[in-house]
Amino acid sequence: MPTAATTRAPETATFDAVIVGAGFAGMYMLHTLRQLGFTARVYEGGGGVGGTWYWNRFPGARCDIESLQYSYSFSDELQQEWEWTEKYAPQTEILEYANHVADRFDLRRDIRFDTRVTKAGYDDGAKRWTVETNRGDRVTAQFCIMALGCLSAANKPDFPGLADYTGPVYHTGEWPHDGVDFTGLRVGVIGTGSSAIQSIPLIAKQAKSLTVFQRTAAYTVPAWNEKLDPDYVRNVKADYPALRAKARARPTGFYFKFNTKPALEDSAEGRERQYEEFWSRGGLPFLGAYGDLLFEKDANDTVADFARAKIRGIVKDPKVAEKLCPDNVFGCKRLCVDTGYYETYNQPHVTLVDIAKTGIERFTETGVVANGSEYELDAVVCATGFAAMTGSFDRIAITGRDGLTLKKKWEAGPRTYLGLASVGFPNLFMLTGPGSPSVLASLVQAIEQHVDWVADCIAHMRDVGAASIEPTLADEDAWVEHVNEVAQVSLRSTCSSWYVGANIPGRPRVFMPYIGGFPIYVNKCNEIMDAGYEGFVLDGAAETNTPPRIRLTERWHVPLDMDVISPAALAAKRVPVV
Ligand code: N01
Repeated sequence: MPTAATTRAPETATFDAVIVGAGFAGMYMLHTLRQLGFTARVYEGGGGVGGTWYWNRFPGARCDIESLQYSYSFSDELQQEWEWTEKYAPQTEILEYANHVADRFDLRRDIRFDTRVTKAGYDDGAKRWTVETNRGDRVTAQFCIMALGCLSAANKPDFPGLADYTGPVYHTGEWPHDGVDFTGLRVGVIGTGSSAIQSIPLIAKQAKSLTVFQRTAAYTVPAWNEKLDPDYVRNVKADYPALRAKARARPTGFYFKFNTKPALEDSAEGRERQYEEFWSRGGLPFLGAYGDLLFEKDANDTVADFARAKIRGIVKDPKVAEKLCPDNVFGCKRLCVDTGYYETYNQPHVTLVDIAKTGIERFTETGVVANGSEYELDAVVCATGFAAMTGSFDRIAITGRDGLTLKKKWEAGPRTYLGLASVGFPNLFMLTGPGSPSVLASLVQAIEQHVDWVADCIAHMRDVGAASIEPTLADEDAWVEHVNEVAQVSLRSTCSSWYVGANIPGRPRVFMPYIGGFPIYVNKCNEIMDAGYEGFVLDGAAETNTPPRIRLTERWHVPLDMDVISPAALAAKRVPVV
């Protein structure tokens, strides 16, 4: 894999667009802009493409949406030629896929790797952005497109005494590229979210002893991962567009079988059967067992009881099992998907330490102190997650019109129009930004829809000679209010999760992604475009009345013909969301 950490002269060029990040969003953005005849420069902090999949190389990392759907749909040739080997692809294969895409579409020549954007400032007179990097680049572009990733800024808590600890400390989101050999070591893992749950069973296989420090117990459903059946793949590929269309019509942007019936209308025996059946299918679709699980607390209690019974059935030591049983809303935090997680605690060399009350007290030279006891550790893994959604914006000094910084504007929580743009920051686009479905949808689909919309918008601006685009304050305020209002309908807004920024002390508590459902969101974006970018001001356009020519967004028109995704169904709390 190429890394460009070589010396290179800083550049001072001008482009139509600067794209920050070469993950799935940045790569596809570059491809589409090039197809439309625009020039673009991509800056990427990593040494290669792939974003999340470049950084998160911890043992067991894999997608939790089926590989055949967790992939680009923009090129039929690409989706036909690529062969996924497992139901849920491992990180290595997803990264290989990202590299294949980069090669196939000749993307690398416009990407500068090992380069972090440090500053982006808007010049209102020139209507252009000046972007600076940590390698001395200083370039200008009409558009600045943030393809930063929703879960990219690692949360590395400043534990007392951390500097005294003499062993290695790893973060799952910044895993060493050569891997880590834990053989014969006493290992500690801090955290029990998705990254921990995927890595713990594999770390336990190598380590002499494994101590897991748990602040909040998490719900996890078995993945039942398996090799893909060639006949199944052939069938999907025979009519891939049909699968993609069905996926787009789902609230989550990916297709799985679900049931809209309310749990509370079923008998106790009926529910047990239904949960068993969905448990045997495994993964995130488990939440589709009933339509009201994320809306009615009483319904949620039934699924939470079922999950706790599963834990008690798997974990042999009743005290350990109780510690592993979450007492919060099922699926309120992002549901985890595992292979052998609870079983790992039946191994004699694995210890679970409940730190809910005291947290990690401190590090010492040789280990970690928690609950008043010292645990001697040769290596520590921080599976402590990310400053989600906005953390990667915070790492760049972004200054818009009149010296307004994005950090200041988002002090009390992110404010965007459609999760795509923000008042005061003309010509700045965010891909899967806060206020869009992003992490609540299948991310690759959410990315493609945003890229297509932004590319169409930029092409329209060229058609009409517009110099800048910016949302109006009234429309942004209305969107923020709508995002908050819809969030209140769901139980998801009720617990301390990274969705609301509550995983890190001091961050504002705001439900950041749009929970109204992917198709509803997509159609809203399309309506806005069809109406000539309603809610946006296009400045300097020679022909303001020219109707937008839709080039790429067309494929995202979703028929709202299913009950489950209509606004009425949402209001009636009958929308399975995972
Ligand atoms: O992070 P997390 P993650 N002291 O925030 C604990 C995606 N993903 O990297 O719950 C002690 O979920 C924290 O405790 P608490 C997926 O969307 C997907 O695991 O805040 N503990 C929690 O237990 C996922 O949701 C896959 O009380 C501390 C853990 O660390 C998202 O990424 C795989 C602490 C962090 O869990 C993030 O997952 C991996 C502290 N100071 C990730 N600070 C797939 O399967 C935090 N914790 C595709």
